[in-house]
Amino acid sequence: MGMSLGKPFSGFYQEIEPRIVLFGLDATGKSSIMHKLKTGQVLTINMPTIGFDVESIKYKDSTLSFWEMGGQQRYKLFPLWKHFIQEIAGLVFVVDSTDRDRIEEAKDFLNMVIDEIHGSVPDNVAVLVYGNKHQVPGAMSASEISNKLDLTSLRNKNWQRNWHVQSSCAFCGDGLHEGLDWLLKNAERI
Ligand SMILES: Nc1nc2c(ncn2[C@@H]2O[C@H](COP(=O)(O)OP(=O)(O)OP(=O)(O)O)[C@@H](O)[C@H]2O)c(=O)[nH]1
Ligand SMILES: [Mg+2]
Repeated sequence: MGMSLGKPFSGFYQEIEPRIVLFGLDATGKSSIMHKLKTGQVLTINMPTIGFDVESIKYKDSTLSFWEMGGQQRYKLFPLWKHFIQEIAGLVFVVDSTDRDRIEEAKDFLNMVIDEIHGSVPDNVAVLVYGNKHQVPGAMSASEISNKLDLTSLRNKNWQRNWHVQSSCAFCGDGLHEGLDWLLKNAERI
């Protein structure tokens, strides 16, 4: 099954853009990342995302549908995942690199989601981890985040799934395109 990123998949009744699903704890920067990718601007009005948010974003030759699962209601939203996991091109887990206090909670949530979607999202859909807010002094590096999330165990458990941690900054844009390019390269192999 090849996923056409340049030309959205033509369904019988509707065209479906490849979906990128962003998830993570609250206030990690998911909305800010989407806004920066969509407009190139910094998101200045910050409000927690209630439920989920969908944005159609043009990136290089593709139009992608970004779905943000609001962090505050992350557990309540589990039942909704099954409704939008079709045509999923990639998963993006957003971590706040400055938040050492909640990295264990982030790890538990990531594991919970990966278990929840097992069997629904194909095993070869890759997971990009943005280590966001990396420009803040003292922020965790990509390798520290990888260790603290115990991605080695997740890799062993999900041996077909590719994982990558990319440090990012939703304010200056650092790392956002590099991460997305990695994800899309993996999506082309689906
Ligand atoms: N320093 C810094 N702050 C950031 C960065 N990205 C986001 N923030 C700040 O982090 C806070 C939360 O940002 P949001 O984008 O609303 O976070 P979210 O993950 O969408 O939050 P929920 O919708 O509640 O899940 C805001 O105050 C942002 O300005 C970044 O790269 N660096
Ligand atoms: Mg949000």
